[in-house]
Amino acid sequence: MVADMDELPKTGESEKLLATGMMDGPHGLIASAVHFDIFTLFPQMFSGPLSESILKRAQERELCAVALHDIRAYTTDRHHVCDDTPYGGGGGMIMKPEPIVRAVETVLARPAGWSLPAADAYTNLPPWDADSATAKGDIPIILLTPQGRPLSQTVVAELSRYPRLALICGRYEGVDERVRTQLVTDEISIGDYVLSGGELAAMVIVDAVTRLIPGALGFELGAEQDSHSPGLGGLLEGPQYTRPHTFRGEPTPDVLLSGHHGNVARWRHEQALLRTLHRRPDLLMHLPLSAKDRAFLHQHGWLAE
Ligand code: 6GU
Repeated sequence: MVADMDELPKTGESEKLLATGMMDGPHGLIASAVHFDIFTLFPQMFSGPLSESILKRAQERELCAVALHDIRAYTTDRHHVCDDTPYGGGGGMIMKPEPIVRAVETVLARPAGWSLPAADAYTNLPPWDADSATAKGDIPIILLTPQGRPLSQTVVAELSRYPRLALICGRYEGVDERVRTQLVTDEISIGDYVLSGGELAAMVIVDAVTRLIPGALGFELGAEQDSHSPGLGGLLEGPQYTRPHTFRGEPTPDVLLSGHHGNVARWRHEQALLRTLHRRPDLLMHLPLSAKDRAFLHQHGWLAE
C-alpha cells in the first residue's frame, strides 16, 4: 500500500520509526529507518513502485516511510497554477517558487508523518511565515535535476544516514532559481540522460536508500554483496547459476558444484575482476586492489599501470 500520509503510523509510532537515524552495527554506525517527504505535482506516479516487493515490505516493517505531498495543494489562487512562462522569453514552463517553498517549509516544520489534510488543500493552509524558514534544521532538501551531482552508491550510503530526507521533483523544463538559492541544500541527478521530471529519480533514491536499511532485504549480507558495494570491493558481481545444472547444453561451472568453499570464493572473486575489466574498466582505477588482483588483471589484458 502506498504510504499516503493519511495512512502512515500516527503519533508515537512515527517517533519509533524515526528512532535516531543510526544504529550500532558490527562495523560501526549503520543506517536505520528513513522517512522520505516527497514533493511532486504527480503523487500518483509513486503508487506502483511503493506498493510492491521490497519497498512495500520495508514500509510495513516501518524500516522506511514515504509521505507524498502534492505541491499543487499549496497553491492559493483560483486555478491552482504551479508553473509560468520564463522571464526573458524562451520555450517551456518554469515551476513557480511559492507553492514549492510553502509546501516544503510547511511540512518540514512539523513532525515526520504529518501531511496536509486533503480537506485543507488550497483553502485552509496552515499559517506560513518567516519562522518556517528557520525550522527546517538539518533535514537535507534535495532537488532532483539533471544538473545535480551524480548519484552513486557512495551518495546513496551518505543519504541513508539521515533519519529524514526531503525530495523535490522538478519538472524537466526547470524550477525558479530562488527555490535553489533559498530552500534546496543538495541537488542530485541519476545519470546523463533526460527524464520528464524528477519523480522517477526520487523513486530510484527511495529504493537504493531503503535497501541499505538492515532488515529491508530479508536475507543475510544482502546489500553488502551487491555490485558497486563495499562487500565486493566495488567490483561488478560475476556470473551466477541456479538449477537446472545444464540449460540448452550450457553447463554450470564445475567449481560451483565442488563443495570447496575456498575455491568457490576465489573463482567468484576472479570472475568479478574479469567482469569489471571487460565491462567497466573505469571502475578498476579507483579500487583498492591487492598485488595479486593486479597481477591477475594484467594476465588478462589490463593495460593500466
Ligand atoms: Cl534527477 N531529473 C530529470 N528531469 N532528468 C534526469 C534526472 C533528474 N537525472 C537524470 N536525468
